[in-house]
Amino acid sequence: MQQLEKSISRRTFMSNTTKASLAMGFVGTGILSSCSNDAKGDGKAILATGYSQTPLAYDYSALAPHIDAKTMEIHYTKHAASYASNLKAALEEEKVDTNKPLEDVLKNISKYSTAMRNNGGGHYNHELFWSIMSPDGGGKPEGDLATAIDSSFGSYDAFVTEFENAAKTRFGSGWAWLVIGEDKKLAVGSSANQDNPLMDISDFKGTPLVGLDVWEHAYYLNYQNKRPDYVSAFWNVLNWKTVAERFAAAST
Ligand code: MN3
Repeated sequence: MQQLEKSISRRTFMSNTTKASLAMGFVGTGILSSCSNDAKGDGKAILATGYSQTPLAYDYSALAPHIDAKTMEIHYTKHAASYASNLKAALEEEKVDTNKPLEDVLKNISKYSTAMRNNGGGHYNHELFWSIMSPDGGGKPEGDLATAIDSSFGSYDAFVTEFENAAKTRFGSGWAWLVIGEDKKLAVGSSANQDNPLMDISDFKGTPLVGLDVWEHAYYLNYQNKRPDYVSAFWNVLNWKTVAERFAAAST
């Protein structure tokens, strides 16, 4: 019964979100063409981010108690939604061809406005964040990704310490990252505000595999000033399977 209710509420949510995407006028641009690439099996589609919000693959309450339902709802429908809508305005204002991937805009962000930087980054970062979390998350990386983590950081535990340190010590608002660099090595770092490692203005660069939002809006309702507790709880909802798919796509 509970399962049924869950599936009905999810269907209603999906349908509302689809309507919202249609209303925003972004269906039929980049993201769909990247889906068809995926059907051809090139695997890179997982690294392509569309210009509108993707429906969450789980309920707002699904990540509790690690991330509570109210935080998820406000974060997705208010904070992330406003980055998406402000990005749309910036794209129109700056006459960006949205058949090009968002990643191309971010990689050349120095040529665009501050609004594009803040909202393009904000939209990309949140889309990544939702996609790498799951109620079935947790555990440890496996296979080639586990091997790469061991060889880049010494061990899984050493990676966790380094990542948590990046998340805890990022002053003010920002993100902690696990990236794969051009040298195909993994690295951990952080960025301020809504900047990210794809941006040409960033001094920490790479293709993001994991991004953790450490803005207070991401955790304050449940954790208040205890950012370290939120950071440790994140491992329980991190979906290593999706991270491994991103790693595989970025490694080739
Ligand atoms: Mn956020």
